[in-house]
Amino acid sequence: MVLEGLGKALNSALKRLFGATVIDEELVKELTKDIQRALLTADVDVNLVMAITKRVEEQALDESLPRGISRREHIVKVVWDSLSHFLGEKTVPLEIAPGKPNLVMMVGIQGSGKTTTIGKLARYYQKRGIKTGVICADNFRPGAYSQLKQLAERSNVPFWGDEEERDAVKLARKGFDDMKKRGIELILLDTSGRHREETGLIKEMKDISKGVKPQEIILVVDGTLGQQAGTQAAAFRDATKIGSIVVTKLDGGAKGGGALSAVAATGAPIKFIGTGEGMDAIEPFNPTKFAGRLLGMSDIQGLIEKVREAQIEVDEDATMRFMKGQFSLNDMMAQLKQLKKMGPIGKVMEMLGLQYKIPDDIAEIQEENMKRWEVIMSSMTKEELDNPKTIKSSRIQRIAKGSGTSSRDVRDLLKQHQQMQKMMKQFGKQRRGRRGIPVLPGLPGA
Ligand SMILES: Nc1nc2c(ncn2[C@@H]2O[C@H](COP(=O)(O)OP(=O)(O)OP(=O)(O)O)[C@@H](O)[C@H]2O)c(=O)[nH]1
Ligand SMILES: [Mg+2]
Repeated sequence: MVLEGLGKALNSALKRLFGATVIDEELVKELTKDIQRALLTADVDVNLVMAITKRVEEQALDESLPRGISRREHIVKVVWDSLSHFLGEKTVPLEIAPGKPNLVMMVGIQGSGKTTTIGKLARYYQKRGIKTGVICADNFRPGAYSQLKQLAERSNVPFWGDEEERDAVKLARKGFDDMKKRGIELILLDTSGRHREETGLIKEMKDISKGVKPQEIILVVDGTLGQQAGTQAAAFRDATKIGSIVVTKLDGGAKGGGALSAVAATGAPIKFIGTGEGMDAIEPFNPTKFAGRLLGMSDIQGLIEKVREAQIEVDEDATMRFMKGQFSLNDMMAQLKQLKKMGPIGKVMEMLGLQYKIPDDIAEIQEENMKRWEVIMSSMTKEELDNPKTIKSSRIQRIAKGSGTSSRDVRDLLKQHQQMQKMMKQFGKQRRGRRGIPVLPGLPGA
């Protein structure tokens, strides 16, 4: 999986949010600390980490919640927004004019993954109906020619190379002419990785690009470098206006988060990410989606909609009273119905691997019982509904008769009310000493 370590750490930070009984400043602090730890471990620049978490802290408890959005949803969204913001916000696709020769040149320091990426991109675009070809202008590494040739053959993509030619610029120009003659639309030019640092690399890039005038130059950066990837990206961004970036090896090292954020911080657009050695292990980079995936939510929009579908309106005063065990039979029925409605949310949480559980006692209450209780309640006075403790034996008989049920049924209902009071008082105790917005345990809508 891509950036597995970071994803796991962020996901467990969110679990804290979903598992909490109360969402308050303290919880947000804990959450931001978790996020900080996760990002720092992934080698994200410390200033960037602070900027991300400051944003989360500032917005998490923002009082003005948008209509229909719960506090939990809001916080997930804030975390998600902040992450995607720092990953570059928008996607920039590689522009390919159909029917024309679009020359894209690949540069990057030794072993960053240029040749592999060319193989992957060739396959990616070929599959999408664009006539794609590859040129080897790497006259430095002995195996370069056959490496690219093999990759091209495997994907059935035209290849051009000349093992005898020593001049990289000539190689590029000859290859380009050949591809144009064949009517290739996307021409991917592989260059040598003879350089270990930016200066030499950039000089060579300028030399070759003067010779062939590529329409886009892609810098291939090794994602396992972490923050250091940013230095390369910055030098590259300063050297060319037509540059974009592919960050490779995000499947491997633990520092990929640092690489991505550092590169994004330079403002150079990341167009693709490499996620493995295989030829299909490449994907267009979409910061928003990527951030969602890191948080363990491949489809965050879908999640928000699903949560909203099962949205539970929570009245804060009523919830407060509930936590103290002060609630009427009507309150209880309303809460029971809400909890019952949470089936779908339970599934969503499960999907996300988040721990989530409706208390067993409540889950087991049968639909029929609830219906019967409602009938019973319709035979009660307002005073009885508000204060069920006043219902003693003679009243029980009257209510049973009036509702066509048995005394036992009425007692069951009263017992349920008592049990729930006890349970709520217990939950109430758990949030002792915490200020903030009270929520019922496990209620994602709260
Ligand atoms: N795990 C993983 N390995 C990758 C990825 N991209 C490239 N590699 C590996 O990185 C190594 C170097 O890849 P190349 O494509 O040869 O790198 P290069 O930049 O062309 O190297 P030079 O031409 O020598 O500068 C190879 O072993 C690739 O399999 C990736 O996304 N994930
Ligand atoms: Mg190479």
